[in-house]
Amino acid sequence: MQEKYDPAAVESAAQAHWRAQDAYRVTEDASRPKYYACSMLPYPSGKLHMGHVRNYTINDMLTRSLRMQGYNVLMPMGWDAFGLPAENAAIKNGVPPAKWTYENIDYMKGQMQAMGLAIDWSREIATCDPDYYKWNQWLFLKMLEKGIAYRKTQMVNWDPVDQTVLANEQVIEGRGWRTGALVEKREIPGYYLKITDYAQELLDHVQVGNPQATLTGWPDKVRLMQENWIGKSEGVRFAFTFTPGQGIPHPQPLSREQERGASGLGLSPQEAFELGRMYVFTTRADTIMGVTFCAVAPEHPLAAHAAQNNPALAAFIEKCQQGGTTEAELALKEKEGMDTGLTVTHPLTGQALPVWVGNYVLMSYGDGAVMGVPGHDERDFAFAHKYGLPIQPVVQVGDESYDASQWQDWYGDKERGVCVNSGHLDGMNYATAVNTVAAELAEKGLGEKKTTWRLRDWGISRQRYWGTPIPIIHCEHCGPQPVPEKDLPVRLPEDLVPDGGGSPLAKHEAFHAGVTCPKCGAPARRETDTMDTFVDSSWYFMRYCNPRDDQHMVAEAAQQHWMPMDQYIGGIEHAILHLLYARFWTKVMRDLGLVKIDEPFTRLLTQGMVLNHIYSRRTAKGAKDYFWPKDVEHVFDDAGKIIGAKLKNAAESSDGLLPAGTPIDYEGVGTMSKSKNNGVDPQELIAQYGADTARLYTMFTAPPELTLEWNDSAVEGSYRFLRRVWNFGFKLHGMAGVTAAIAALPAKGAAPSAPQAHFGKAAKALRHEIHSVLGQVDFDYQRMQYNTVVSGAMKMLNALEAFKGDASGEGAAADDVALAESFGILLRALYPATPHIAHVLWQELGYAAVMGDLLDAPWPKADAAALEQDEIEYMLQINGKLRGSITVPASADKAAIEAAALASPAFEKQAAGAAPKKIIVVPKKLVNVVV
Ligand code: ANZ
Ligand code: ZN
Repeated sequence: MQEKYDPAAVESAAQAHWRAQDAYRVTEDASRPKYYACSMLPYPSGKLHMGHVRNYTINDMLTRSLRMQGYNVLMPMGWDAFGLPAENAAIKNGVPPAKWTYENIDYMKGQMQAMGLAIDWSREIATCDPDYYKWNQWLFLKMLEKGIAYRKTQMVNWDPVDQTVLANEQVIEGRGWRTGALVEKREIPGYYLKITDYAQELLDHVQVGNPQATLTGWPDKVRLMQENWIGKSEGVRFAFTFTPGQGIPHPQPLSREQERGASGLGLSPQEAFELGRMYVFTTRADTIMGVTFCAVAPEHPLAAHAAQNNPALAAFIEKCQQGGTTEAELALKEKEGMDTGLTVTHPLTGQALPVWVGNYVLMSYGDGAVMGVPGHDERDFAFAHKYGLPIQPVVQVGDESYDASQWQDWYGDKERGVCVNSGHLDGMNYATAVNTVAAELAEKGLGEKKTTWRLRDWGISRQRYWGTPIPIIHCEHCGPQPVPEKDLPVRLPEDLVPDGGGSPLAKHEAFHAGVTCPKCGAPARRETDTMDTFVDSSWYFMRYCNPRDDQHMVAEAAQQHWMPMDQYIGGIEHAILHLLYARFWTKVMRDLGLVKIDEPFTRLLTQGMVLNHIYSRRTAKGAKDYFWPKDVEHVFDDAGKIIGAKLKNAAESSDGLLPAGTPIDYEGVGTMSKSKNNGVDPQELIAQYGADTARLYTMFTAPPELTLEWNDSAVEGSYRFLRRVWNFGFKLHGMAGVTAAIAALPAKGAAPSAPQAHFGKAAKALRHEIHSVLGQVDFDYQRMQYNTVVSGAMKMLNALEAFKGDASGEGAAADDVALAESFGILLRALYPATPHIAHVLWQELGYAAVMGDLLDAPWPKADAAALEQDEIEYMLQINGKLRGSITVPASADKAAIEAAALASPAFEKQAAGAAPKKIIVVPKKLVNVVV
C-alpha cells in the first residue's frame, strides 16, 4: 500500500476496477426492489460547471448508498443536444452544430467519468440522435391524429435585416442580437399542443392541500410555482355593451348559442366587437358597483378601432407592442394608458364608462379587457391616480377608514369585506355578492360565472435548424400533410452551417428533394420548422428504460419496472416549464396507451446554486471588468468586516496590466457565471486535488437544497481530511493485529460476531461513538442531507484518531477488533461521497476479501449493544455554574447520582462545608446542586 495519498493513482485504479467489472450496468432484476434516480440531462455546452458537479454527486451518493442497501438502482445520463447555442457557435466558428455538439458530448462524458459517477453508460441518449427524435415525430403524429396537436397562427419576433425569426432570448431590448435592428412582430402558422386540456389534472396532482395531489414528494415551493403557472381563477365573465351613437356596432341581444361563438368557448374579442360587446373577466364581481372605467389591451379590437382616426393613440399602441410583452416584463413596467374616447354601458347601472387602452392589460389572458375598480384593485388604483380617474370604494372591512390618496392592503381583502355604496348589494359578503351579480348578468344575457386559466397551449414550432424536424409535408393542392409513419424519421441533415439569415433547411434542396404529397402524390416541400427542445426533454427519462428499442418508443415491461422515477434531481430554473411539459407529455402517453403512470417523478430535489465572490472594477471608459477570485484579496476594517478588495497579483484588464494592490470593487456573492469571471473550473479542481475532494467539498459545504458559497480554504480542508483518512488507513495497514481482525470480521450476510462483553473500556467508548454517529449518518442518508453525512464521517475519524487501546476487556485483540470494525464503518459511510479513496482502502486493508466489493458491501447497521453505556458522565453544576463532572454506573438511580455528586471533589471544594439546599438531576446529562 502507498504511504502517501495520491488521488490521481487512487482514482484511476478505482475507475479501472469499475470499468473492468462493468460495475454500473443495470438490468430489470425483479429480485431486488428497484430505485430510479436521475439528474436532469445537461446541455452539452462544452464543459462541466460546478452546478453539474453538485447535481451529479448528489445523484451518485443516492445511487451508491441505496445499492449497498440492496436496491437495484438505475442512474442514467444523456444529452439535451439540440438547441440554439450550437447554432450560435456554428455562426461564429463556421462549424456544423452536429460536429460541435458531438465533440462537446465526448469531452463532458470524459469529465463525468473522471468524477467517478455510477452511471450506466449503456443507456446513454443524445436527443439529436435520429433513433431518439424519430419518436418525437412519431408521437407528434399520434397527437395530430387525436387533435392534441393542431396548427394555428402564432406571433413571432422578426428581424427585418437578417430576414429571420428570432427566439425570445435573441431579442435584446427590442432589437435583434446580431443586427441590432428593431424587432417586428409577425404572424406565421405553427403547431400547438393542447396542454390546456390537461390543466385540471395537472393542477390537482401538484396542488398543495388538494386531496388528489400525488406529488407530495416535491418541494412545496415548486408545487406552488406550478400552481401559479397553471393559474386557475374562478370569477365572472360578462359583457359591457357599446354606448350607442359612437360609430361602433350597436349592441344586439344574443341567444346562448350565439354567445358561445364559433369556438364554442364564448365569443372572441373580435366577434364580440362586431356584436357591440366588450367582454371582461373578473374575480371580483362583488366590486361591480365600483367600476369607474374600463381598460383594454393594446391589441384589443376596440383599441384598433379607436386608433383608426386617432394618430396619437395609434402611436401609443405601437409603443406598447415594442420590447418585452411577457407577464414578468409587464409587471415591472410603469403603468401607462390612453383614453380611446369611446364609452361602454355599465350592465347594472346603465352609466357610461370611458374605455382606456392600458399597457398592463394582457391580450392573452381572459378577454383582453378589464373592468377598472380603482377602489379595490392595486393596478387600477395606480392607473387611476396617474390619469385622474375617479376612485370609488365599494367594500368595507371592519371599521377601517378608506383613504384614496394611498393604497392599503385591506382594500383588496375579499375574505373579510362587505359591500357598501353598492345599492342592493350593500351588506353582502363576497360569495353572496358574486352569486347575486352573476345571476343578474345571466338574466340580462350578458354573462355568467367562469373559470379562467393562465396556462396557454404549448407552441412547439421553432424557425430554427438544430432541432427535431416537424414531420409535415406541404402540398400546394392538399395543404399540410403528416409524413407517413413508415417514412420516419425525417432526418435532419447534419452538415449544414447556419449563417444567421433564416433556417438553412429552407435553402437546402436535398432536404426537399423527391418529396411528394402523401395524399395526391404531387411534388411537395417539407416543413422546415423544428420542434421546441422542451419536447426532447419531456420524455427522455422514459427512453432510458429501453434506450435501444427500435420498434417502440417505450417498451411496456421496462416502463413498468422503472417508472415512475423515484427521485429526480435538477435546478430550480426548471421548476415550471420542463417539469410541466414532462408531466403533460406523460399524461398524453398514458392516454395513448403507451404507459400506465399518471405522473413521471415521484420525488423531486432542486439543488441549490453554487455561488462565488464577484469582483469588478470600472474601466477608464466606464465599462466593467470582472476579476478572478484567485487574483483578489479582501480588505478588512479593524472589526474584521470586509470593506473592499485589492489585487493580490498583477492582472490583465481593459486598462492594461494592473499592478498588485490595485483597489477592486467587491460586489458580494452571486451565481457562478462566465460573464462575471467567478466560475471555478471542476477540471482544475480535479487536477489539483482529485475528484474525491471535489465531491466531498460540494457535499459537505451545504445541504443539497441550499446555495453553496465557494470557499477555497474549505476545499483545501476537504483534501486534508481525505489525506487523514488515508494516513489512518495506512497506519492500520501496518498493524498486524488489526489486519488479522479485519480478516476475521463477519462476512457479508453473517451475524455480527463480537459480543459487547468482549470489549474493554476504551474500545467500548470508541464503539459507542462510532455507532451513535452511524445512527445519525444512516438517518441523514435517508433524508438526503449529505452535508451532515460528511460531518458524521469526520466525527468518526476524530474518534478513531483519538483512540488509545487500554487492553482491558479481552485484551489488545479486542481493541484491534474495535478498530477494524470502526474503520470499516467509516469507509462505508464515506464511500457514496468519495468512492475512489474508500474503494482502494477497502481493498488494501482486506475488507473486500471478507465482505466483497464495496459497491455491494453490506450497509452497516448501528449496534444497539454498542449504544448501551456502562457508565454515564454527568456535568456537575454548583449553583448553576459548571464545576466539573461525575461518572456513575448507567444503572445508578437518582439517589445514587445525588450521592455521587455530593461525594465529588468539585462539590467539596466549592461548597466548603455548606449543606446542599436542593439537587436537580437531568437524566443522562447534568446534576445541579444548590447550596
Ligand atoms: C375587477 C377587479 C377588482 C379585479 C378588484 C381584481 C380586483 P387572476 O386572479 O390572476 O385571474 N384581469 C382580467 N383580465 C385581465 C387581462 N387580460 N389583463 C390584465 N388583468 C386582467 O386576476 C383576475 C383579475 O385580473 C380580474 O379581476 C381583472 O381585474 C384582472 F378589486 O376585475 B379584476
Ligand atoms: Zn397533395
